[in-house]
Amino acid sequence: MSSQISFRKVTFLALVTMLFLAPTAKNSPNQIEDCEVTISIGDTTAFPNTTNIAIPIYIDHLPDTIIGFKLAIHLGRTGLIYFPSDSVTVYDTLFWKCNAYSGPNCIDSTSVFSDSPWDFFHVDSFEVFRANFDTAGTLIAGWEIVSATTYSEFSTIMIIAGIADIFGGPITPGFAPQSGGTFFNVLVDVFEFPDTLGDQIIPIRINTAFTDNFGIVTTDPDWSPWTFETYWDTNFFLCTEWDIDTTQDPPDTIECLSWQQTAGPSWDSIEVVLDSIASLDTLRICITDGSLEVLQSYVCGDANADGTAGNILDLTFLVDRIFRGGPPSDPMEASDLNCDGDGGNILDLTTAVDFIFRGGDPVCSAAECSK
Ligand SMILES: [Ca+2]
Ligand SMILES: [Ca+2]
Ligand SMILES: [Ca+2]
Repeated sequence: MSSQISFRKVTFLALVTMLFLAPTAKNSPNQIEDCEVTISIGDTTAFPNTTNIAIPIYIDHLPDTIIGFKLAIHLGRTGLIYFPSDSVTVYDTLFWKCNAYSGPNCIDSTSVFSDSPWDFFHVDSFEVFRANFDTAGTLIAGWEIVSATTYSEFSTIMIIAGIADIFGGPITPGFAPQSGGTFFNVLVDVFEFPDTLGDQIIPIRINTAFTDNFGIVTTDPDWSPWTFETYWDTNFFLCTEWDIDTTQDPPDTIECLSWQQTAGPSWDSIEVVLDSIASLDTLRICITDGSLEVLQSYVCGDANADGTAGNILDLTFLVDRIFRGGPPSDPMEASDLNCDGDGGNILDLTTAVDFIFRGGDPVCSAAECSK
């Protein structure tokens, strides 16, 4: 009886044999210069309630031309920034070759490619969230497939993947070894949120925990960012439901109908399987995280941050700042009354005086302000 059980389990376990487990993180900053591929996320700033802020992803690499990749990019905090995305319906057509008919009905079929002979097809449709990115001027500009998805409308995880060249049409070669290039930009939106929030820095990371979520493909088919270690693993099982032949005396157990894996000590059968652990090869791949700092929101011209721009209190604030060593406005841009990019200097004071006492243009209305 037990040989039957084991045989069924062999079939079942064959499906789950190749388990890729989480790697151990070994990155440290002093390894960066030795890495064959270094991927870095830039540090960016943005104001609240702004959209399509570009987060640059940089790459340095020594091995052969890169022709494909897949990265999972995670925003380290929720509710502050997110990857904007649109829900779209994707259709996937599967073609089938019938192996055996019973009357008019196909009772056994095999999925085949559309350019092979096929007997019937069906169309699957499913919703996906497409995320925004920007490849203009980057190393993957012109790649034939680049696609990014998220899990929801306001997601903090983006999966982006690209393939330089697909069959047919022009040949897109990928990008050769280089240093300092921009891989691509991902786009984020920043929520409106209170300035009273103390820490406004959101870490941005690349997830390298699973082979499903991280890949770099070069023209060398033997090059991989992963190392694989295989080992024999013994699993124990305990039958939870037997098919019993009650015509026998005593009743005989025929076969096990369902079972559960157990750590022991009671078990009915064991299975020895070859497992594999994938680890990111940290001698080849180095990752450096980035961040987005959400700046304090401000009103242009409201140097003293009391909610009103360009009145006598703002003028007083500027006089204090310029002539009496007072504090700068926070942020600096709030006291840039003439919009020349430099806040809180004598030109801004002149703009305030002109407006308040001489009927000049309102603060923050200079031609530069509209740029
Ligand atoms: Ca092509
Ligand atoms: Ca003010
Ligand atoms: Ca200025």
